[in-house]
Amino acid sequence: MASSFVIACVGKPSAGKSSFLNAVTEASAKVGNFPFTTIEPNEGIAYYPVACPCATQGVSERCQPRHGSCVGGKRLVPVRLLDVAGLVPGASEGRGLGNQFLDDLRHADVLIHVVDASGTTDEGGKETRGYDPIDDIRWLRGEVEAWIWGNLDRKWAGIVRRHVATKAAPADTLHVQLAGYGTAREIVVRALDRLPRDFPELGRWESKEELRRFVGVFLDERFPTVVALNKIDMPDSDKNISAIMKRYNQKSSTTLLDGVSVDNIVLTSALGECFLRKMHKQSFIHYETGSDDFSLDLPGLKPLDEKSRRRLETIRDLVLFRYGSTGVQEAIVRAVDALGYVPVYPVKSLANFGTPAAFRDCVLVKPGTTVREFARKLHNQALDRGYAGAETIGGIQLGESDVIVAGKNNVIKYSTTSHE
Ligand SMILES: Nc1nc2c(ncn2[C@@H]2O[C@H](COP(=O)(O)OP(=O)(O)O)[C@@H](O)[C@H]2O)c(=O)[nH]1
Ligand SMILES: [Mg+2]
Repeated sequence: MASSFVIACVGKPSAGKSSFLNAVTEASAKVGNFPFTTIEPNEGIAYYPVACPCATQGVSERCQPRHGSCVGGKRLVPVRLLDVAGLVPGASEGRGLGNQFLDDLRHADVLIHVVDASGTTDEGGKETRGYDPIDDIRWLRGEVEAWIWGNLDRKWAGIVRRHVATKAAPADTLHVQLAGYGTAREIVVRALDRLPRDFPELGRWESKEELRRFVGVFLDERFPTVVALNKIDMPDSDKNISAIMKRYNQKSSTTLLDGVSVDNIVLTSALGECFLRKMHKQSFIHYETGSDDFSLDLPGLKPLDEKSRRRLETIRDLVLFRYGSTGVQEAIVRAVDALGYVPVYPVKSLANFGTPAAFRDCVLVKPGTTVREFARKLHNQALDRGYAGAETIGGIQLGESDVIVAGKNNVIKYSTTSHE
């Protein structure tokens, strides 16, 4: 019943991917409190905050998530976060860890591209000063594009010949080729929908240009990307951020440039967040992830040494006051939101929402998931075979093909026929 939702952190070496992972995966929720059976060494669990229905239903006291946590109606739902190391310029041609990096991407539903906005890392990941990161977003997109385009282009003449001979639907022909990248057919369909109306039919994609155009719209659908402009606590970040925002500040948020729109750019200080969390854990400050400040003078806090105090002041001035938060939690939120996933709460009873513990489960599902599809997803054979209906809060009956929408019908009680 676990959602296998995967966010992959990508970016050039030293951009701050591992720091970002550390910053978001040391959440206050208990370590190990996640539904995923295997966690790879380069994986962590991050938490996506949602408004839990326990608050509006008056059962917050009894709300006990099986995975993640819930405090006063703010529920943290676990999601997987992958640290994808080793992308260097030329990776698509096998440089660095090359295709190994790109293969990791097959597991990702959405990318967080961590960019070093401070200009202290050059294009190869070496320490430098005054580097202009303006082309970093374009570069990463180019690597992923070259990887997929290269694989298709080599076989393209044969693919078209077979396509024409078999009279297959374009989405089917392309899906066969793209399934290896962890692609569902619906993603191919959506990508094709993004092409202009007068775009030639697949059988007539003769020039490389048409295939390239398709790969572009395919990437937009397959790898929605949130950019984390990181190291905003450093002196030169400001001017680099302005330049990058300016380039991606498109007039319409539906047209993406290099797979990115300004709405999906978040400013982060991964290191700042790591430090704030550490100081909070050690009781020097009180700090809540996502908030715009911390407190120093609450009863019970330990006294600070001068060095830590100065470092905290710097984070406060350069990050929290200026940008409103360290941004890392926001990046996770945008990444899940980019896919429009919906939290769904299956319950045994609409009278008590489960007893003694209420709202035990929360599963993130793809947008468009129907009531019946979700029942299947729960991997409960008795429910699947003996499906007899579903209802939501207020005793409202739900149809099998009703699409699940947050706040409308996402608390679901299924009923089954008593005899299978
Ligand atoms: N000032 C500053 N340094 C950072 C930040 N995030 C990461 N770093 C530093 O950048 C360097 C590379 O970070 P790391 O997470 O290892 O990068 P990765 O190679 O992308 O995994 C380390 O020295 C980090 O301490 C940040 O937000 N601010
Ligand atoms: Mg790393």
